Amino acid sequence: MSRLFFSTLLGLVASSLVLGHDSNDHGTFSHPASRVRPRFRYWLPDASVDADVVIKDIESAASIGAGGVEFLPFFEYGGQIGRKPPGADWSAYGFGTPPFVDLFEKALKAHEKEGLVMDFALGPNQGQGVPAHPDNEGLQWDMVPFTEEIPARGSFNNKIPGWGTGSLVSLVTALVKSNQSITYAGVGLFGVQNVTYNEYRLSHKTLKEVTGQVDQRGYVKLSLPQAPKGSHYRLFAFYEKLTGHKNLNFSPTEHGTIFDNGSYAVDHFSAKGAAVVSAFWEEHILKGEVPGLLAKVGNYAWEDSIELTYNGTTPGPYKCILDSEDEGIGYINDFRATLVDGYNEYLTAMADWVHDVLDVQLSAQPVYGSAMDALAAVPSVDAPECESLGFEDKIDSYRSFSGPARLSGKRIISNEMGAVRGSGFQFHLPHLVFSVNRAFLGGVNQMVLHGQSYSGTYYATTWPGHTPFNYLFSEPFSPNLPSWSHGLKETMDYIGRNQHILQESISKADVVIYNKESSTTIRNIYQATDLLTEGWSWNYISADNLGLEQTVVKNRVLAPDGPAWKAFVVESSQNLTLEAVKTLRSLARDRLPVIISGGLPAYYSAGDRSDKAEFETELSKLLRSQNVYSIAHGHVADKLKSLGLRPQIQLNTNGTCYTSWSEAGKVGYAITYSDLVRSTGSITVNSIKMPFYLNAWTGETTPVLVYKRDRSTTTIPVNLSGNQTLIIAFGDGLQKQVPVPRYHIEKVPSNVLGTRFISGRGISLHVAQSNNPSQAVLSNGKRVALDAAVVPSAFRLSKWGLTVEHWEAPEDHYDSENTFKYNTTHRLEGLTSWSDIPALVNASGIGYYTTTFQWPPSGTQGGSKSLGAYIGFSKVIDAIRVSINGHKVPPLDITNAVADISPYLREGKNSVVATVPTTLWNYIRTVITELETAGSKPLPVTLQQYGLPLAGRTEAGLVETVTITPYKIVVV
Ligand SMILES: *C1O[C@H](CO)[C@@H](O)[C@H](O)[C@H]1NC(C)=O
Ligand SMILES: *[C@@H]1O[C@H](CO)[C@@H](O)[C@H](O)[C@H]1NC(C)=O
Ligand SMILES: *[C@@H]1O[C@H](CO)[C@@H](O)[C@H](O)[C@H]1NC(C)=O
Repeated sequence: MSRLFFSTLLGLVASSLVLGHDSNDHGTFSHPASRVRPRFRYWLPDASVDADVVIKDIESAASIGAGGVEFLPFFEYGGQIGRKPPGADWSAYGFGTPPFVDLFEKALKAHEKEGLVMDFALGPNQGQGVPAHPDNEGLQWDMVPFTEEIPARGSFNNKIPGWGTGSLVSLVTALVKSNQSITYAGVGLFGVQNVTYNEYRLSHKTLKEVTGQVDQRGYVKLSLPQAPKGSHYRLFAFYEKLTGHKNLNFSPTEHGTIFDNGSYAVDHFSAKGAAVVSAFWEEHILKGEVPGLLAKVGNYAWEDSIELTYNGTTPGPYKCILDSEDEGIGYINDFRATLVDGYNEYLTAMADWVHDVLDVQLSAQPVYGSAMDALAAVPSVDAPECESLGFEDKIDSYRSFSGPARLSGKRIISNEMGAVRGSGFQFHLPHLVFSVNRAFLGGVNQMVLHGQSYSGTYYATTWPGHTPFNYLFSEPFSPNLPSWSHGLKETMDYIGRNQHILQESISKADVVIYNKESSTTIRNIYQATDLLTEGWSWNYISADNLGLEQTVVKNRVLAPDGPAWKAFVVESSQNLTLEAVKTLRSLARDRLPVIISGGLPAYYSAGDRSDKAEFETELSKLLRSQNVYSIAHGHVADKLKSLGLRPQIQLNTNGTCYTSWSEAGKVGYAITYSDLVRSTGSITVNSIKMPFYLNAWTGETTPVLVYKRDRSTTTIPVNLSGNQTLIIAFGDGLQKQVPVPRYHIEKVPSNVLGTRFISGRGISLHVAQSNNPSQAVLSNGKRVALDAAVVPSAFRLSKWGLTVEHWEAPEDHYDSENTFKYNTTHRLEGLTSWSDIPALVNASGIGYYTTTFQWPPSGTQGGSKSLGAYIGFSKVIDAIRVSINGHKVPPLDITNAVADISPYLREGKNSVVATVPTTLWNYIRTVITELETAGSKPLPVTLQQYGLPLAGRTEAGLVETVTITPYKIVVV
């Protein structure tokens, strides 16, 4: 989680060629290997906790479908949220201490025993540093600015401002033509806080560096011309110094060892920072069996977003603007480019050491939380990671992040998934699936879930256990949550199977769009809707990525072995660097279509803009080049079509869908995602290989039986709920595993709810009641009449019995390992949320819903022999498990919970049991003032003092309608 987001918050608040260890074992679609399954970010409170509980937590995570954990020694966010709780000893149990190394080794062994892989933070808190001596020059540096007005008479003979703060970097004088104090409402720790700074407008021609004239004692003697009326001269002094910023900060009781100082953030802008980390690990952690275990089950050495102290969006005490054409932005751009260079040096040094010494790979959240071009740093990490929180679930922003990763051949694009502010203990699994699906469609292929809590007891911590971020962020998953063993596994398996596909294959996209920002922002970049509506997929890359060796055109395709983009789009809202213009011209020369949309892009300011004239010349040459097309805004899709191109997956649907295409050997995978609302219609995929549905909820692969094929495409009907995905594999080899009929169906009416191939019999159609006679059209020309007038109509289930297993705090609240459970029973006519049932408004736990229905429905003509039925739940709030007559129904897609229950039906009375876990929130909110974690009150309690009301009750239980839809089986 980025520090930025934590402060706006409380606003509240490999390619397989990379070095290090990288196995290509992906398992199978139905049973993905551990390495491709999602992991939990596991928050270790400190190294004093019970190792047996840690081992049990890892085993428990594996039992519900995790491939391992990301081991993160949390220390209450380094002591920044909450303090060291009474009783805890962070000197003795700090990061890298002998008890820590022991625990780390045991965690690795638990992974080895369970066949899992483990990621681990490189330091405490978010991995941004390690214990060190405070004067180590590899720790974080900062530049500190000072300014002072030069008296009107124009001479200065005095000590310069800030002397003694650090070592002097530069002293500059300039004429301030005007100045003003600016105040704006920023978002601070506890809501809106005013940000105030002075803005100086400087005469750029008067800027003069006089550092050399400063004497040993900090004195300088300057004489400047008389300042014109209303203006004045100023001195600007800059010093560099170690910030002393600690990523683990507490008041020690002793001062004996390096661990008593906590831990320091390292320099993220040079290789020296990485050297501090590696030296610490080699001295303190790489002992005993640790190195061997790391090489065996270690996966990613990891760092979170750049969590340092710095002025992010606020300028500090003052801001300077030049009176030049670009107001000095060229210098800011250069400054940020220098930061990126330094940051890439840090990442590269870290990656080299991680590969060579730890024999694992590096994952980090590049730039995130800082002000640089993130796309420029993505290629420096083996598994670049983004985050659902800061990316606001924006598919477009993910597509930007994944562009340079795909281009540079990264096998994994990771996501810190599922942190939602204000959703602690009230995070519903469909929300998680929504975020996950959007990340997948944006190009992410690994989810590290935020997060898993230590399930044992901890200092000053009540039930339901240690809760990082003090109840504010989702989701402290642990066996103490009802969903953990009653439905989370299905979602974990769903994620794992998608990851299997997306990690095994190489993702492709139709086009690439230029996106160069001096400092990356999260936004929807390509705003026109033409590409989206037709199904085109895209990525973004920055000017900085154009120099990568993979930026090569072959057969009019850019990076053919990677994303295989078929055109390069540049929008007029973008700023092109001189280098970028030259590269675009060479790509066009290699016959890649380059589309300039909406007018001329602008010049990306560098330094004093001295290369602007050359830029103009090069830009006009680019515009006159072959394969370069200038078009009006919003007409990229039209131009692509006129060039004979088409999207890999073409959409003909209502609603809004996103598409993804990836290839593994001879198999292509099409994923279609329906955004927010239902989409119906069809997709036309650029493949004529045999299509198969892959059901990521059940792990089943079945042939697509209804489709139309022409010379080069396959058109398949789609009907997707909001937030639902559909995966179709295209591959002629797949029928070796899954039998397919020799013919297929080209057209069926909408009351055919499903189809199934029964080897040796044919294709069975599931035809629901309809008064309109219709027909099915087969690929062999046959037409089959479908008369469904006498099929029984769909009916709703009612008269539910409900047994609630209440989950509550034990009498001794500090006995956090033991949830107090008891049952109550209820009778319900219809289904409503527990929050609307008086006896259950404050209840959390598990609902066991039971009802019965008669089969076949009374009045059915012709008995039940050729009848089947679907069960459909109109809405799932958290998760649901269903059994019919004691038979478990395969996992339900919680975005569209419908299942064929024909195999379990019997004549007469049929029983339905639905098991539904809830979040803990509705109960927790009633006792929240009595709860604490690591000695702190839950933030939702504390924040009430700042006018933020406690969140109301959330939906719970089984709601809306449950429908049985009978169908007639027609075999064709
Ligand atoms: C950033 O600037 C603000 C405003 O001057 C200041 O209060 C804050 O301490 C600065 N932060 C850092 C980390 O330098
Ligand atoms: C912020 O500034 C505005 C306008 O200057 C002022 O009215 C307001 O009281 C200030 N708010 C705080 C929290 O200081
Ligand atoms: C292009 O540069 C201008 C001026 O420097 C800036 O305001 C604008 O945000 C830049 N555009 C992008 C997409 O970064």
